[in-house]
Amino acid sequence: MKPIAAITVLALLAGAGCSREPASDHAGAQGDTKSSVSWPVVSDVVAGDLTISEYAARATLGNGTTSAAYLKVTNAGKTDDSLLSVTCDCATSVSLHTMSMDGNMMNMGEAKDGFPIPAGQSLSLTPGGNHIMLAGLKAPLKDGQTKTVVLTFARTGAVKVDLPVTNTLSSDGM
Ligand SMILES: [Cu+2]
Repeated sequence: MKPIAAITVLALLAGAGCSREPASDHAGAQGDTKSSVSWPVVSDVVAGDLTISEYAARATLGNGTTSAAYLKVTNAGKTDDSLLSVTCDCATSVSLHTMSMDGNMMNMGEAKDGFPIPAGQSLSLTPGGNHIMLAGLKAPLKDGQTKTVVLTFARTGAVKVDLPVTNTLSSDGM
């Protein structure tokens, strides 16, 4: 019953903009279900003091043209860094989005100054939370594909990561 409702909402909003959407769209999470996220197995990418892990892109539903990507960045160095921007040949627009709850609605906003990664700390972009927004996808993202993104960090510079596309990130049992 719940998965069916979620599918309906996703289908209705698949082409919608992303300033304000119900919690069940976009991240596929209800906000309290992070523990059921199933990450593809990936090798850590190390660049300078940064280690990038738990990275993946969400498969689109049907012919949807928006999706999201997630990753974790750990800064083992003694200097702060930040994730400034992301590009992908797969999409016409890639942006860094914040997510916050407003009642039952999830508000998305653009992190214009990027996401800070203080020395000794980690940045986690996960379903239901802050994320990398992929908009204007040139083709639907399909489970099993790999999409290369280039992350630009203020201090470390550009880092290429091959994101596995997966449909296992949904947390609603789909
Ligand atoms: Cu978004």
